[in-house]
Amino acid sequence: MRHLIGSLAAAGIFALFSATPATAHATLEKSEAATGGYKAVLRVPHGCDGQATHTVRVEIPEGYIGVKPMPKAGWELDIEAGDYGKTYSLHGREVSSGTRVVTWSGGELDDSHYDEFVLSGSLSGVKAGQTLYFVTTQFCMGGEVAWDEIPAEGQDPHELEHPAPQLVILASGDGAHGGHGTHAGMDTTLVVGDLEISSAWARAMLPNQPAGGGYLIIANRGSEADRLVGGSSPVATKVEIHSMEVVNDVMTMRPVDGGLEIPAGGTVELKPGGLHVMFMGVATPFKDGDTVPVTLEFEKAGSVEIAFPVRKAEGGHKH
Ligand SMILES: [Cu+2]
Repeated sequence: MRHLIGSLAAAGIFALFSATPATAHATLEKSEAATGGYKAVLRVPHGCDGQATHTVRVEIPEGYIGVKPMPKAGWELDIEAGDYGKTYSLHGREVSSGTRVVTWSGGELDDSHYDEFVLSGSLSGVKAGQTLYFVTTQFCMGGEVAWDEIPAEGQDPHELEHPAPQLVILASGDGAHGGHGTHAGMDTTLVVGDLEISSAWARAMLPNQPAGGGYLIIANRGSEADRLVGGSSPVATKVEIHSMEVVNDVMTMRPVDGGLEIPAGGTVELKPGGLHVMFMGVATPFKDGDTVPVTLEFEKAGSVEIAFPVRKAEGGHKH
């Protein structure tokens, strides 16, 4: 079941399954780099669930320019060139088009084997803290595996299912420690009965991603426990409260049984990598700068309307 493609996720069924361990994902050998020359070594750890992969297709992200693939023995190489989204400076020249998609085909990567696919190019017009996603698809006789979701290193599990290989841009000469790190979220505190709700935010989603995560902090100033029992939003067909944990090395998430307890005098934080609000059946993926209207249902405090500001994911770059 692990490597069924997007249709599973699109059906919303994926929520019932565990995500794959991180080691089984297609990844970049070097996942952080500063502007300038960058050799992308794409590591493909297996075929498709028992079948050999005969074709590997990589979409070159905007900002990775002048890309040349390394030929591989036994594989045919195909380069699709096209216009970039903007004009870049490369070795003193202005360039506005180049390699957009690279496909290695006709090879054989057995499901029990591992292989690497190499690209050479330059990172240009990108900012420190930005993440580039190398959307990768493996094709096999009976299907394909698309690595096209935001990776979620220590973050939301639905996005761990098939994360796109990612590259985090570093500040030149340093480790990109300025400018990002905290998700401020909603900066006001909502008081509803004994509850104080703060720091609500939802994560920006990739195009076609059907589900997203939302986070917030709930403090209970009262002397009785309350429970977050559910939620709804006009922009999602379903809103659930999920927990996540590692079971047998597999990141698993599931709805919180019977609601999430907010203990008397206690504070519960929903954050990436842990408890979260899950928005399912999202027709228009959340974009940075959007606001997601959410109604949360508490057993005692009743229903609460909250606007979740959308922030970009900054997957994988930990401090
Ligand atoms: Cu979830």
